[in-house]
Amino acid sequence: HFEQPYVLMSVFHYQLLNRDRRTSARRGFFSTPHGPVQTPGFMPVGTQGTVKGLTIDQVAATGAEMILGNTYHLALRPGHETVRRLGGLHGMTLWDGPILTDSGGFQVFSLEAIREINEEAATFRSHIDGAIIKLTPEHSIEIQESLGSDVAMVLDHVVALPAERSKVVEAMERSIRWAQRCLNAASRDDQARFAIVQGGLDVELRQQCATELSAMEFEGFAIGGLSVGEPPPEMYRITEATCPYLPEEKPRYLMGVGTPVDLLESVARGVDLFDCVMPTRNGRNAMAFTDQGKIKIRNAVHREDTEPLEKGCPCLACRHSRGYLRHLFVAGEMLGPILLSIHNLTYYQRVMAGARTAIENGTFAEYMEMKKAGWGVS
Ligand code: PRF
Ligand code: ZN
Repeated sequence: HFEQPYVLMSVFHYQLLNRDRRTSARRGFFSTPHGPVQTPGFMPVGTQGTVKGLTIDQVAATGAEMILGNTYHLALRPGHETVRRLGGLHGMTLWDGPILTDSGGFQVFSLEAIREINEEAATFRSHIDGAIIKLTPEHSIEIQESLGSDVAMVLDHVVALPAERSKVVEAMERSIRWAQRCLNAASRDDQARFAIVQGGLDVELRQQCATELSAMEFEGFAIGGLSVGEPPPEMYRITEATCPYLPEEKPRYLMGVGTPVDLLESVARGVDLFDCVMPTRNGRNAMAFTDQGKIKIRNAVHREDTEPLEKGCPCLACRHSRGYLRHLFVAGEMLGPILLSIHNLTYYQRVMAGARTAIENGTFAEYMEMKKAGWGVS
């Protein structure tokens, strides 16, 4: 991949390998101090410094290259100073691949912990001990530097939708000012900063936000404030309108998305990275993703089902029968949630690997249609 004359470039280089012929899908890789990430790629969520229920070897075996951690949760417990003294997120978890940390903005919003948000900070009440905590952009960066992630997200202001236009404008403009404050506060050159585009469901605001953030020195760009209850076509419309306003030579990350079809529809519109709790959370709730759609493994039809969740899937869960997996859930055994988490993460990685190959071959549109037909979505 390095056929050009050698030039010194940031460790956080995004290399665009090729584009799909008929969609805006991009195939590339993003370099970090802990190695490269193939894109399009999916990051499993490890909110509290663990992908729930799985060892790091199990996470790696699913094919995941980069995982996500959360500023909000880790700052409250065990505390970012403690994480730093335990070797940072990498030293503590032993995950030696890339890690991205979210800034806390969305968690404060979505856990309804928020008390007040003004120009200085988001003030919230801890869901652990009720303490009042002020999170400023500078503090969010300081915490993420202590955590030692490869990518830090800026602190942003997320509004619940639908919202009055004036509220959306205010949050979007504040998110831009906070992004700049995050850049100013940053002191590590072994950590990248990603900006977050806000602007609700308003294309004009999204494009304005993307344009202003693109002029700033970020290594990557996220689209935030989506997948918060709006219909999927709205999310696709905003993603499609926003991507062309982001720099081509930097990675694009759609935060907190989504279902397998959401991932492919967004890849088709130019997104490179995703994270979502869905494969692990749904796995813990006895739901498995397959090429034929979702399977509820607790269903009685699986009682003596000798088939695997998905034929040909190389994961540990798929060496067992559906009947055994069902039994584990019905009996309340912890292995059930573990195995379905493994399967779902493996499935998500397989969908993304298939997308990467299809983009290389210029057949992404056909790949997406084939997958959607299997999932029974139009
Ligand atoms: N902002 C941040 N994290 C996020 C989001 C956001 O808008 C979303 C929206 N789906 C998920 N995670 N900081
Ligand atoms: Zn499997």
